[in-house]
Amino acid sequence: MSRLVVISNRVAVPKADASGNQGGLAVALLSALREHGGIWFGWSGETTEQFTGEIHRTEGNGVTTATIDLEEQDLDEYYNGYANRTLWPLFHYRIDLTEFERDFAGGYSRVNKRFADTVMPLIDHDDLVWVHDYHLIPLGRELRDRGLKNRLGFFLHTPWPPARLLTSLPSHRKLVESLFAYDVVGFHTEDWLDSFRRYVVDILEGTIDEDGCAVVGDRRVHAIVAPIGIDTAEFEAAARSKEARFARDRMHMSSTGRSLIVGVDRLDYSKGLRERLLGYERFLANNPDRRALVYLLQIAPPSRATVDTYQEIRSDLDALSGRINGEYADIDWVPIRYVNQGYPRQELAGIYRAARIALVTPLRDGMNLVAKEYVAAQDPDDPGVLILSTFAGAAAQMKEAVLVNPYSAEDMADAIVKALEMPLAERKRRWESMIDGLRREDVFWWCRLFLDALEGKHAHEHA
Ligand code: GDG
Repeated sequence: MSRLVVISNRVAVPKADASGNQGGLAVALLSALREHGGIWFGWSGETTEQFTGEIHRTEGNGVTTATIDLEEQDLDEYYNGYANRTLWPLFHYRIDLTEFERDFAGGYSRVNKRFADTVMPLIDHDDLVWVHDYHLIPLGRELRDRGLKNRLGFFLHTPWPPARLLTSLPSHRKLVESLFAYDVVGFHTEDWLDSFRRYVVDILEGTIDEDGCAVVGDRRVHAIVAPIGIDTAEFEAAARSKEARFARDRMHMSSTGRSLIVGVDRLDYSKGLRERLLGYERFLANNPDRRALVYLLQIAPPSRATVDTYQEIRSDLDALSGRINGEYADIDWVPIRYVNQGYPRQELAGIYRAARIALVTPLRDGMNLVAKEYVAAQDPDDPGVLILSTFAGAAAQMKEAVLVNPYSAEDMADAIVKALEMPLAERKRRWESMIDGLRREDVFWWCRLFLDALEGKHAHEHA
């Protein structure tokens, strides 16, 4: 079996005891690394005055990690710049928030070269190389330029935007052409794959052959759909753990019989938090008799706090949640508990299980794992209802959720009423269908699907 080299912006450190405390992606990639042997390479999260390319290695639990420090300027231009101020908003259809700075593009290119220079000597000739996400799109090209001949794959965790949006990026052609350095490129959904193919046909004047490969001149890349899953069995167990029961009891005790509606999201404009609060406000306004029977717990740990738009969204949500609470709260009830901190995974599982409804309403999301975790955490005898945005990648698989348009406050208000009134038999029927899918197509299935394609085994490909 070939060794695996995983390359991503950040690296998950393997922990002996607590696989349950890591995100699903980390668990899956660490288990694939254990199975294949190999290395996980990325940025250490630290900065240094002058870039040296010195590699920090850790070995443990069957996995080797290798990380490098970057310069402060790299952080500004590559990570906070091109990755999070240019590509992230553009890929989430937010051209209004997209910043086009030449320095950012320069920093992005420089860091991708630095990654290539430092990881290249770590790669053996028959390793499988798997690059992750929008931070590192040109890395494959850089590695090929340095003579890499290995099987090389790329997976995008965000949406792929329509060509009309992508062409607003000054160097869009170069960016997309660099994807042809990979053997396999993976997306979460058919929609994102279609947008990529449309770009290839309309802008690059390429074709799509009968194997689904995008072809431009003599270059070809196998473009596939591989929807990421969660570690379903682990999360189902987490929701039955002592910590989860404790969190669930804590929620019940503090709610005196009211139904909990939960939202859990990184504080990010793509997650539709503002629109969600407005939808919930509309529900409160339209349903005076139901108001005091529910409350919304919105957990929103801050992310990318050094980027201005993230500071703005934080103060916007502070003001909005304060206004709604001021308007509707009573002496013994506040409609929104808005919390800017994270919780351990098992507690989170208990909170999901306590919730009668989850509101997962991103304006645009590559997949969205919270939707899947919520379903996995439910009590099979009395499952809650998932309200899910049609614009989350997860909606393509989770058709039994109550699907909503997150831009419509009325639609969201109606969905909350529908979820509150949904009879047990219907809740169970919808939940059973979704949990079956989550058990079948979990994160290990996803990893296998991608690696099979990368190894040239096309038999198990997602339709
Ligand atoms: C990107 C794509 C795609 C959140 N709060 C807490 C906490 N979380 C965990 C959740 C979940 C993860 O963070 C968030 O995953 P998402 O999928 O919702 O979103 P992104 O971070 O934007 O991820 C996305 C994903 O990559 C994978 O491909 O699905 O579309 O944008 O696991 O549980 N975890 C803990 N405490 C918290 O308070 N422990």
